[in-house]
Amino acid sequence: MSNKISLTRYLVEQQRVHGHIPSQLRLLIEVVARACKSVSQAVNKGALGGVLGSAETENVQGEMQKKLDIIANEVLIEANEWGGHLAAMASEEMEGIYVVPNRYPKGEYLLLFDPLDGSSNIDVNVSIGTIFSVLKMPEGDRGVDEGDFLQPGRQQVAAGYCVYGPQTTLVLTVGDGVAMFTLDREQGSFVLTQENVRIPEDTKEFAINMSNMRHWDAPVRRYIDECLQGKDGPRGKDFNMRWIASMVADVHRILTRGGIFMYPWDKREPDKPGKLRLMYEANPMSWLVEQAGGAATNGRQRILDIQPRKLHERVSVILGSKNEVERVTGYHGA
Ligand code: P6P
Repeated sequence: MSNKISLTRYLVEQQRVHGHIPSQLRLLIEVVARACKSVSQAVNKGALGGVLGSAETENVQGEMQKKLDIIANEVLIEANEWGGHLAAMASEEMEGIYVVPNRYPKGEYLLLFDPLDGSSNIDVNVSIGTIFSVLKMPEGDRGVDEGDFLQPGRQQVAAGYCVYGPQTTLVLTVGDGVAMFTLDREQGSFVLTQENVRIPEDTKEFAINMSNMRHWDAPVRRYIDECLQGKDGPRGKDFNMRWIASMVADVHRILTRGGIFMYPWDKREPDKPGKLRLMYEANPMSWLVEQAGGAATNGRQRILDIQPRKLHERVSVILGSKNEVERVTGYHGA
């Protein structure tokens, strides 16, 4: 008897044993996972599938879309719209929310996603991924609108990502720690390969785009300067740097071996709080990091406590090993 635990069995146990998730949420997560398997197949085809390169269109963020951005978005919409679990969806690639069509039953959940994060890496064969977040539809029998999505990240009921790298790995939390599932392509199923993921509280590795250094705020510059001074400086140890330019890949490394990830506010766009998106990048990643014992802040407050004002709101992100996050901003974690 194989001792492999499938995603389905893990979720059934979360539902039955821990009473952590209702069946509708379990089924929703399984649909998202199946959609990620389809995205993985498309990503893995690369040039052979004619899916590389630009789609010659811009998304709501004003960013040039890759063909795979659009493909991944369509896969996630089509996989999730008919199941009866959702009232609506929101995507980095769509300006407004996507209300489940009346021909399908509506459910009590809201699904938000960045269908393909890190798409600047697609054409150079570097890891990319899908990030997702699940909220509950607020009570009331009225129709769903964008305001229903504007909930702080602490109200998420599920969050995760699927990283399309040397392995395709689904990383998930439903509030009972973080579990990792590796896609077994022979079986076509996600298999539990790690649970109770813990981020070391200290690290010697930071992730930031150093080319933006002249634009940062003083606390971030001070923190990085101290790291660069190494063991001769106030930190008393040498640091290493990694920057993959795929948040999914950088966060996966931090969940796996610790570290700090920073995309801080910078003065290039002073009226924007940051580059990354709160609802479907920072919130799901912050919950995962906190569930694994790390911390996540925008430099002034816990990311999960931020009250969103608009769907595509941006945010400054400093997350990872708790003691490092605290050192940057004096932040004391959740
Ligand atoms: P830069 C990818 O476009 C993304 O949203 C994150 O995944 C990544 O961490 C960041 O932007 C990379 O930004 O400015 O270094 O290209």
